[in-house]
Amino acid sequence: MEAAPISSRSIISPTPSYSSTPLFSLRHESCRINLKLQSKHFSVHASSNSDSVVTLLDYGAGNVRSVRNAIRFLGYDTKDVQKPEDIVNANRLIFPGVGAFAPAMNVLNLSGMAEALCTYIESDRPFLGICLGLQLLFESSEENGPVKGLGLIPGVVGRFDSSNGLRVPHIGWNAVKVPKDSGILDDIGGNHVYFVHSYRAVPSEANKEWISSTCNYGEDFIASIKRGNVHAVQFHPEKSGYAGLSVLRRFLDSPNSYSAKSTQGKASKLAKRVIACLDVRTNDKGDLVVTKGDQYDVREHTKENEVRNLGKPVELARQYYKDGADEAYFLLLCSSRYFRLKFRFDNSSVKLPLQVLRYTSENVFVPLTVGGGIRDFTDGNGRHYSSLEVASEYFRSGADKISIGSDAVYAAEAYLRTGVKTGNSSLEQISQVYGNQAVVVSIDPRRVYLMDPDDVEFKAIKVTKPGPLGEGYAWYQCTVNGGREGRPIGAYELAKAVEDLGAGEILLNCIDCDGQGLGFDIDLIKLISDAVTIPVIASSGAGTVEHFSEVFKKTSASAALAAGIFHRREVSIQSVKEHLLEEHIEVRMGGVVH
Ligand code: 1PR
Repeated sequence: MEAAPISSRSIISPTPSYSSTPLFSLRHESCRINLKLQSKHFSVHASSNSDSVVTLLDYGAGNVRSVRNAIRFLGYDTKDVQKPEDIVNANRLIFPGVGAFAPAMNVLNLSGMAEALCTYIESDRPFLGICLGLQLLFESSEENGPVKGLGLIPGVVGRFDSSNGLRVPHIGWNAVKVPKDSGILDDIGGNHVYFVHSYRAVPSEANKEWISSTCNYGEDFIASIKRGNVHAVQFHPEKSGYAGLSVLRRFLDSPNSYSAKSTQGKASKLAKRVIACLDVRTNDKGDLVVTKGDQYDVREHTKENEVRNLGKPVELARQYYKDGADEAYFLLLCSSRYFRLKFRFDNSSVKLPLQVLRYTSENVFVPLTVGGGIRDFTDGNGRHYSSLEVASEYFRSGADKISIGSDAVYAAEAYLRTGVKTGNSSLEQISQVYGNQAVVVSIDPRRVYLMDPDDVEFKAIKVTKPGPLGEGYAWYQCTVNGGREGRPIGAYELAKAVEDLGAGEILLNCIDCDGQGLGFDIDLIKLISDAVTIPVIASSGAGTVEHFSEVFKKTSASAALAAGIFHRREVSIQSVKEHLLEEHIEVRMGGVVH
């Protein structure tokens, strides 16, 4: 049975009034104390918000641009919360919790927003929490804790258990089980939605009345809650394509008048992701173009030797989103010099990398990952940027995850040499601030054949296809600077070290296979995906739809990425997914039906 609404009072009242009587059985201590003070603290007055304005609680911890973009796309404006009163006076409040639990609670408590949120939610006002915005409603979290939450829902938010081989973070697309009328979830049916998190709340006797859907990832966990007008979802509607936009639309359009139809969505396994990769760089005229290497050589073998140009970044990314890509992966191959000169974006030009990201994120509602140039550097004016600042700029411009290449290799080498995690590397710093689910490490290895696996100090494996001299073994040497410099570390050692240092995912390229269309390097992908517990994206070499089913059947890769075949329209994303379905591999179907 559905939990009783918190209050039967109309939501959009011209002169809202708020009860100070606690309507929830559980409360965070700070909320309980503050509640008594609420009338002194907050001057509640008639809201001047129009129905087309949504209040957004952005406490500055990360990328809420995606949520903002999705809201705008649906025809609404956003108003940012500046002070606790803005929460209490909101007509509709969206709380896209970003980052880690403890710092978020800290900011909420110190700013007085925890109290305001409790007041708002207890008054049964239209609320939508997203991801951490759901978790914070619970009593506490084990994330770097225990840390007390807002205490509105019984339960402790804990980490997924990876001891049984489960890959954590849980990144990707799952369908959710919607057992009853769920209000805002009514349109999602059996569609997949996008999750990215390491912590989750689980259903219990005490919280069952709150639960509107569950999902299964190694165990059942709470995918969404609903009580009266209060909703929260663990997944990211703003990154869940059409299905996710329908959730937001239902919340925004008519928060007080949902149909009572049940969607009966069934939980699914985590879908294998199909990712479109866009290698972006300047051509010789200075325009940013999508290029594509042939074993990382992006120049045409003509007299002019120009940079291969396969299209415009924003347009291609939009197209891939419409075609059903589960993610778009931008790699900015700009030279350090270009990066130094152009890092700061300029609103008048879409040529600049950050602007590309901003434009893309306005229309592409699946995750965007961005890599290239994430390291400390000094710009043309002598201004120093830390890698964390560079990453923050990417996040602010619309990235959901950032991808580190060369800098992660140096960090792993230092870690393996000293055995010490300094906390100073870009990888450690960014994952500390944004969470490891937001940090991908991109590995660019080159195969080195061996007659004898003991010839190197690195992990060598027996290869399926012997080398040119009949060598039966190989190790995979990591490179930096776009494959130009080999380093004394293997892909296996690097993968394990970066997992330790805080990477949440690995993009596993292979220079030998890049652009060849002959299939993924199954030996390499199996080696790495078996060695780590974080998700691995198989990359380099896709030429046919069968290459995708092969990599998913023979390895435990969580996703497969391709570039050339999509850019040249030789194989469509839709056909890849149809093939995977025929092969009984779970995928998210459906492009855009706005
Ligand atoms: O070192 O942190 O600045 O990051 C640089 C990033 O740019 C790294 O992730 C590195 O992989 C990437 N990169 C650098 N140079 C190149 C190049 O091609 N010259 N591109 C490059 C790497 C490889 C793949 C490619 C797949 C699939 N691109 O991502 O898209 O191999 O291609 P395919 O399906 O056509 O075979 P830092």
